[in-house]
Amino acid sequence: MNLSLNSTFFNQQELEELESAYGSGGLEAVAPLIQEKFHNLKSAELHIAVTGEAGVGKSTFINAIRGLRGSDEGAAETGNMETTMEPIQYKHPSFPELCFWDLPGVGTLKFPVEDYLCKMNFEKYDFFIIISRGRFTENDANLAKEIKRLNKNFYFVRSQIDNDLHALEMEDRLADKETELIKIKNYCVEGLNLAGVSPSTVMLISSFQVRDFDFPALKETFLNNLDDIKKDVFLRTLPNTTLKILEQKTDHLKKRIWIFATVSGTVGAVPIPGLSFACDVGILVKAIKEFREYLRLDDASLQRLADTTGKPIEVLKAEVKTPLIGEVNEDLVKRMLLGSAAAGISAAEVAVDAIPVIGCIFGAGSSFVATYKLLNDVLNDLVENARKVVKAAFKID
Ligand SMILES: Nc1nc2c(ncn2[C@@H]2O[C@H](COP(=O)(O)OP(=O)(O)OP(=O)(O)O)[C@@H](O)[C@H]2O)c(=O)[nH]1
Ligand SMILES: [Mg+2]
Repeated sequence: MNLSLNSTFFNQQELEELESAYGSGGLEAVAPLIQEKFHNLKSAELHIAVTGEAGVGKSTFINAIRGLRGSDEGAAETGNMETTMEPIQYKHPSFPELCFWDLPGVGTLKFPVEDYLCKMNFEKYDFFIIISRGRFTENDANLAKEIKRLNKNFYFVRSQIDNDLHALEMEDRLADKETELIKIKNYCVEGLNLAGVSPSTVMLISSFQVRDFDFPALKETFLNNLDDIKKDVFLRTLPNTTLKILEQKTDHLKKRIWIFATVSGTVGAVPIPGLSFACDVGILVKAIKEFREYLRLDDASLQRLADTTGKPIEVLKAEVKTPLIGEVNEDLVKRMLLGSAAAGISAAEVAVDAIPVIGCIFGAGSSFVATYKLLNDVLNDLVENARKVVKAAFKID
């Protein structure tokens, strides 16, 4: 059988396990495996360590990436003193499963680079961000080497690039801006090459200008290097600042539909009057609410978008034309299911061939086909609305 890799949260080996479980024990044997993935998704966390020498801008970066300013509640302390003396955890204000760790400055008397990573309990972080400013230093090189030696991944971020441009301006050389930025990047790459830790991603940022330089690309780079489950955590935290992010979210949520549909149709499934199948409607309600939040169509997200873009909230809300923005409860979902059952759904319509192993497990007429179709329609509807909101907020045609 032609197993699909890209359209599920399962890797090739797991898909084969699903198939063989189905072969020997039917749906009953497969359900717990899918249920487990569902729980892994719910409990996943992402821990990102931010490190570098003292005073390079680690804490300021942690605030910037969480969308906070230094004066906001929950912001990391910043300044010109050696402020951070032990790893401090900063959860994302709305998504606590994403956690940044502000590590003390490396290379000081208190924290020589040799045993720094062990003292920081390096194992618990998914990856590291090394922040540097000005010259590439021996501490930068040694830190990168140590992280690699411990088999962890890092990104090299050259911060305070606005200061470099300011210096150019003072010298009346702003015309050289692009050349200068390339030079700085190459200089860091060379430093890392010399330390023997290439190839590595080097990004130039200003924590005070998160829409400029490599700041937007930074998030993209993290996303591309995470597995599906960790990606889920990170993607969820990103505001829809571009249509590209919205597209990534859509592709990602599409992969989740069949997991919701399977869990709804197996564990906890109960008969629904008027329908030929049993399902857990509560899970579907949760899925719809989660999609809505993921796509930033909930009230709080729309308000935040209005605040950050300066667009009146009424203008943004006027773009949203789906009843799914209102109260979503079990009654509504049951009505939607009854409506689609009346319309008649075929397995072909839900394109189970896109996920062959599932196509083999669930036939037409099972709850899976109906719930899959329902969530797919819901997602398309929400995405369409989210796209209009993004276009209105950022004046994209
Ligand atoms: N212009 C500019 N200043 C920055 C930037 N990032 C940080 N700073 C400033 O640099 C100083 C040090 O920043 P912090 O974020 O406190 O540095 P840190 O690495 O956390 O410092 P320690 O915790 O002491 O190791 C502060 O005055 C920040 O305002 C940046 O991107 N641009
Ligand atoms: Mg700090």
